[in-house]
Amino acid sequence: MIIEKYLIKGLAAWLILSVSTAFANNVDVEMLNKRDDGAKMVYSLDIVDVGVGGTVTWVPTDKGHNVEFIAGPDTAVLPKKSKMNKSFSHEFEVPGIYLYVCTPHKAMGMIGLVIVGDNTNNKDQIANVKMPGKSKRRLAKLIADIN
Ligand SMILES: [Cu+2]
Repeated sequence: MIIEKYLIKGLAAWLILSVSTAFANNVDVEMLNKRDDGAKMVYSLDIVDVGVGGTVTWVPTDKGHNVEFIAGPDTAVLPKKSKMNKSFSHEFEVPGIYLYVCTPHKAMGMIGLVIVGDNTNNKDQIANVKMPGKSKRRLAKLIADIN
């Protein structure tokens, strides 16, 4: 059916547009209860690209959130879990993809990726991380957006 075709195309476009990304060497990510696109319990950017040595700062714009890294190119270089409601910065020295969650909202899809040095060699490793609840589909969507 033609209508179905358009619906699928429209949905695909929405999915692509609704993934927020940024590239810079110093990036701020807000921790939000609601984003402009309507997403709830969410980071302001889903995917952040930084160069090697780039710093990402998570800002507690809304309360009740944090940042907990669960996977990366090397578990030895994962940042420590951040405190709730506190600003948190980390300088990324090792290239690759890093996956993090908000501890209380990880089952609600509150996750994000940091890509360092334009290096996506560990994409399959990240894609295979077992995620709870809504984060399973959310991660698949973010991984698909990396290509
Ligand atoms: Cu949260």
